[in-house]
Parts: sequence; C-alpha cells; structure tokens
Amino acid sequence: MALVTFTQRLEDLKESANADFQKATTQALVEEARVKYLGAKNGLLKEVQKELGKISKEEKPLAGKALNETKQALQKALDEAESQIRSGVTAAGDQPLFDPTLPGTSYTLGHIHPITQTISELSDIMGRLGFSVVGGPEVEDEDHNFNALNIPQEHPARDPLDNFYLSFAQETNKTPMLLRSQTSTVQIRVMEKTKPPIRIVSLGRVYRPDTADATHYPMFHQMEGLYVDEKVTMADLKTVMHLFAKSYLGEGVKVRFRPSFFPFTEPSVETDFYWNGKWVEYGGAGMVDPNVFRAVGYDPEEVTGFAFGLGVERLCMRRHNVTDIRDLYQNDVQFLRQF
Ligand code: FA5
Repeated sequence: MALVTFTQRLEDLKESANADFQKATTQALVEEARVKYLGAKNGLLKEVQKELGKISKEEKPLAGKALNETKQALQKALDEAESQIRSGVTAAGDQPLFDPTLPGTSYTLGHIHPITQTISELSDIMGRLGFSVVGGPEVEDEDHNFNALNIPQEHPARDPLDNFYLSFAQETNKTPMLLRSQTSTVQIRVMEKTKPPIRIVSLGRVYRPDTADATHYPMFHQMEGLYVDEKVTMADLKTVMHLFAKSYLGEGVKVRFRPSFFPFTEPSVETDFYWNGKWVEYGGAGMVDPNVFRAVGYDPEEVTGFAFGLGVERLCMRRHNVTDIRDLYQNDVQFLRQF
C-alpha cells in the first residue's frame, strides 16, 4: 500500500472521529464512539494499523509516525468529549447537559404496614399508662403455652387440630413445641425471671388454624398485658381497659365487659366494643389465677394481678373502619397506602 493512501485513510478517520466525539453529548455516546474508533479489538484505528504491514520498508517510519499522531488526536478528542460531559457543557455550545431546574427523580418510599403502625401506637399508649414493652418467642413449648397457664391436659385448647404443633412428645421424647397460640406465654416468661411488681405489655404474632373469615385469620397479633403487685383489683383492670380503649378508639367508644372463663384468670371477662350496630369481641382479661402464680413461684397470698390479651387486628380494624381482616394481609398496595 502506498504511504499516501495510508495517510489519507488516517486523515479520514481523524475527521470522522472528531465529528462523532463532538456529537457525543452523553457518556453512553462517548463510549460508543470510543469503541468504534479506539476499541482494542475491532476499532477502526486498529483496522488501519493492520495495513501497516503492507507499507514498504522505506516508508514504514513515516507511516508509523502518522499512525501515532492519529492515535493521539483520537485520544485527545475522547478526553475532550469526556471532560465536556463532566463539566455539563456540550461541544456545540455551552448548553448545560444537566439542567438543575428540572424536577428530580422521585423514588417511591416504602410504607409502614397498618398492623405495625397499630403495634407502635398501642405500645405508646400502654407506655403512658406505665407498662413497659417486652417480647417473647413465637415458637413455644407446651409448658409456657399451656401447663404454667393452668390449662389442664384434657382441655380442648390443646387439641392438635387447634394448634400448629411443630413436634410431639412421642416423636422426640422432649417437651412438645408449637407456634404459640396466645401471647399469654409471655406472662409466664416474665414472671419466671422477675420479682413483682410487674407492669408489662407484649405485642406479637400468634397462630391458630382458624379458617380465615372477616374477623379471623390463622396468624394474627395480640397485645398481652400483665400487672402484678400487692392489692391489684378488678377495678384496676377495668380502669386500665377503659383508659386504653378511649385513648386508642376515642372518647366516645362504647365498651363492655362480659363474664367469661379462662383457665389462667379468675374471675375472667371478655371485652367488646360497639361497632356498626353490634358488639364485637376484642379481647379476654381477668385476675391472674393463684395456680399461675404458684407455677412461677409467687405467693398468691402476697400478690394479686390482672392480665389481658387483646386482638390487635380487631382494634386496628375498628379504628380505621376496615371490615374484613383479610384486607390487612392481601398485600394490596393500593389498600395499604391508605394508612
Ligand atoms: C386469649 O387468647 C387469651 N389468652 C386472652 C387472655 C389473656 C385472657 C390474659 C385472660 C388473660 P382469646 O382466644 O379469646 O383469648 O383471644 C383474644 C382475642 O384475640 C380475641 O378477642 C380476638 O380479638 C383475637 N382473636 C382470636 N382469634 C383470632 C383470629 N383467628 N383472628 C384474629 N383475631 C383473633
């Protein structure tokens, strides 16, 4: 190949590369032009360089020099294009590539689930009433879920069909384990470790194989409360329950207590609120049974106490006028965004 043809090809390359780099107004376009001209494998400069072998020995030094100059010129055009991008100025003029007056890209923020919001609000209210918040395990043994709570062996609440058992004694020779069916387990755990006076609440998930309907779900949340001291009475329980209901559901809320039965409280009540023309149960409560105190080493002659276990979903539903508990767990973003 003649030297003149070779240098002409380099000149053409330089011209077209300069034009392309000048037009490249974004980082992606600059990169595209870099690969096109300076790409190590198939770049156009590499293509011309391959022709160097066809130049005569005498003309080769001049051809090599021209090739080097072109390479430097292309590199310079690339550097300029990149620095223009960085400084926000195009080669064509001084139009800013980045317009700081444009609205920014907005990112969708996550949302706190209504049940999580309810849990933190309930914890705040109970905190103001002097109750501290404690936690407890969701996988429990039979001792804490039933035995220490004075629930006899033959009690229907222990039925394997009404619980999510994870293991049975006959299989493992150990204490059967289950997903806790109530947060009352935490009463026992706290009393085992703490001397009275005690004033705690515990909010968390519980599990029961209930069929889902408008007011039941197989996984739901309870708020357990426990107050143990000398001379705690049923009047204290009613006062706390009323204050709590009014703080969370508003002054005008109508609540009532109905006599009931729980193996771990005596006497026991169930609590309802009035909603949409009917009474809806939202929790159980009562004075801690002396047998429960004995199971944790307390002397029932010295201390008394009350306990309650309330359905968090039912409270949240009443507060936000959600009529079907399943709505809380469909993960429908449009629904959840309302809270
Ligand atoms: C109990 O679980 C007792 N541990 C409450 C208690 C604690 C009584 C301390 C005395 C002293 P019960 O099974 O009734 O009680 O459940 C309490 C509340 O949980 C119910 O009133 C209801 O609001 C809620 N609840 C029960 N089952 C479901 C369910 N499947 N889905 C949603 N909420 C439920």
